[in-house]
Amino acid sequence: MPSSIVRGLSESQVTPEAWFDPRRRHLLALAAGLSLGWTNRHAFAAPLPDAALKAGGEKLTGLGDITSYNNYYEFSTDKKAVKILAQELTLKPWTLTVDGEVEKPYTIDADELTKLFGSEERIYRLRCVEGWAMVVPWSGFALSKLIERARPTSRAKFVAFESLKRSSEMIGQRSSNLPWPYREALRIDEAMHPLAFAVTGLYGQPLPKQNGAPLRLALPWKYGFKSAKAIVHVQLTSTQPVTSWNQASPSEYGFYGNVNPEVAHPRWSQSRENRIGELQKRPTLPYNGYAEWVADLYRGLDPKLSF
Ligand SMILES: Nc1nc2c(c(=O)[nH]1)N[C@H]1C(S)=C(S)[C@@H](COP(=O)(O)O)O[C@H]1N2
Ligand SMILES: [Mo]
Repeated sequence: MPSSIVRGLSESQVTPEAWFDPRRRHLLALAAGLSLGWTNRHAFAAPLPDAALKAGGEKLTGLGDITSYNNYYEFSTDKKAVKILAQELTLKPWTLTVDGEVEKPYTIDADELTKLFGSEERIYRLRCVEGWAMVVPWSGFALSKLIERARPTSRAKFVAFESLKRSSEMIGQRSSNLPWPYREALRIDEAMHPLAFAVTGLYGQPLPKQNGAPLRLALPWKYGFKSAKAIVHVQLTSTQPVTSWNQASPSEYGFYGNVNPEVAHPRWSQSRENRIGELQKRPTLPYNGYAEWVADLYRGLDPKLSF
């Protein structure tokens, strides 16, 4: 048996994946004599329905709200000030490096992202840990494409995301609200999930600076803090990376950050949320309404741990 197939089997044993059928994948791959890299694994994934990719047709939050009510501590903890302060950021040149536990590390300019990985629209719910929520039409590409290009090795178990550190332009970095640079991370199977999205645009236009240009994440089943903005470095690792919010306040911000109405934040309940632009609060849904597609990633894990 070729070693790549052995490697593929052992990967599937250590990482829970539910969006594909492992038996079918192995049979097809064996029949075709293919290696079982991450690319082939996903070739057999069923396409996600509109309920997942278009937020079930829910009403979009207006562009004005999405671009003037922002969390971006590199600029300010005042949500309404971010829009002004973020205009100081220089976006060109902007290089992104993908490295670590990979066969083919690479560095590209942010201008090349759309050429290399394409662009599609995803309408996703965004739920901030603070209790507000929006419905946002992002554009970009599946995060898996960015990762697959570097060919992760079998030792890659996590993906770390590092945002820009440039205190000359990011005035909020002159205070130590958070350890800079902003760091976030995912397990590799979360990062390879077809819902995990790399964002380069909003409402069909280039991504505004205050929303994380030129590149941010959108992980709709997780609290907003997991979706790092202004990404410069993606690193595949064998051990769980340190993340900024978890480092700053481990009792309030877990590694997973999955939306869970039953696990209260130490200072407030998470059972309801305020959809921006609406008067009535809504109930918060497990995994922010994406349970059907992501819950299997966390099977066997204590739900308190997966916050
Ligand atoms: N680099 C960086 N990324 C970040 C943040 C931040 O402060 N810095 N805030 C996070 C939080 S708490 C949320 S809710 C979302 C907000 O995204 P939005 O301003 O586009 O709505 O960005 C996330 N990504
Ligand atoms: Mo947030």
